[in-house]
Amino acid sequence: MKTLPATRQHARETTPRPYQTGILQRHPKNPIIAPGDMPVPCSSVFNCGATRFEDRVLLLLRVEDMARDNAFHVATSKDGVNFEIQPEPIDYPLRDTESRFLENRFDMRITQLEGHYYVTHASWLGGYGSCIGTALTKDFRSFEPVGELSVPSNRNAALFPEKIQGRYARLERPQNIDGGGRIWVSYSPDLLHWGQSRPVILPDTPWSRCKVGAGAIPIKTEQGWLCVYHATAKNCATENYYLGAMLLDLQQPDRVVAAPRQFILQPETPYECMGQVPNVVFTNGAVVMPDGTLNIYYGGADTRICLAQVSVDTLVEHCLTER
Ligand code: BMA
Repeated sequence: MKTLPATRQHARETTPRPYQTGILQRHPKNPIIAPGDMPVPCSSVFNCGATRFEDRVLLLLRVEDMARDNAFHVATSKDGVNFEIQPEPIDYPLRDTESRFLENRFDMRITQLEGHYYVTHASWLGGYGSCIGTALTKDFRSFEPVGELSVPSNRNAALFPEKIQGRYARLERPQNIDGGGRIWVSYSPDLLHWGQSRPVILPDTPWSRCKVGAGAIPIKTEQGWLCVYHATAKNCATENYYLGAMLLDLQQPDRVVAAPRQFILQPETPYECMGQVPNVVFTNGAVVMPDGTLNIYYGGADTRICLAQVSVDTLVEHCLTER
């Protein structure tokens, strides 16, 4: 019997290392929160909002039970990797059982602004699609609904953490007529009335042909607002979700300072490619750690929570130098 040369034999017998095609480093403990880690039975835990709260990283976990009804649980951590998860869901109405106008709320993003935490989320209105909803909290125990603050179809609202030239600003993703979507910036005098909307024009790439939407809350840097966003592209089998990075102008955030053509993360590990929705990496929360590391929390295949890391400086440099 013919034998393979030693090096090729070795290659066959060694478990392939995961590819690392983007600039982000996946955490070796990934997935950092899987359904089996939850203190309640569930089928998936994913797409978490993230912020710093007191001296901890706080996540608002989207948790789906065996009926695929969802709830939100608070998880907190000192190191941003190992989380204590509250067994009781937060007290915030996710659906309107009487009129059935509001069927669900999901994908919460958390913005610390003027001493409050604003939670923006998608509100699912059945046949109308989704619109943007907002709630207010100071302590992540009681949540005050502010209301649904757009017409459908719109979602993925990321509220900027400060006023820009006297106005509040948010990234959002209204639906295009072809079913895709692009990021827009809208402005508001009072956080209730939104308008003066303008599109964010990003490069057209093969990984962002379908939808492009905000991810984590923009991070202020000297070079601009650093934003991690999601984008999708359809292939013959699935619609894959990717993450990209861009810098937006500090004074006029609908203007792009830099947006590399390269994605920063694509689905390539089993925990990103297999699950409820295959081939999805989706973020709605990132936190800057005290040492300058950006912790990007993302859902893997709409089933579990993963962590990818990069220093803020490296990601800014990447945006400015890559084309
Ligand atoms: C989007 C949202 C996300 C989800 C993604 C992939 O439209 O609904 O919550 O992670 O699809 O399924």
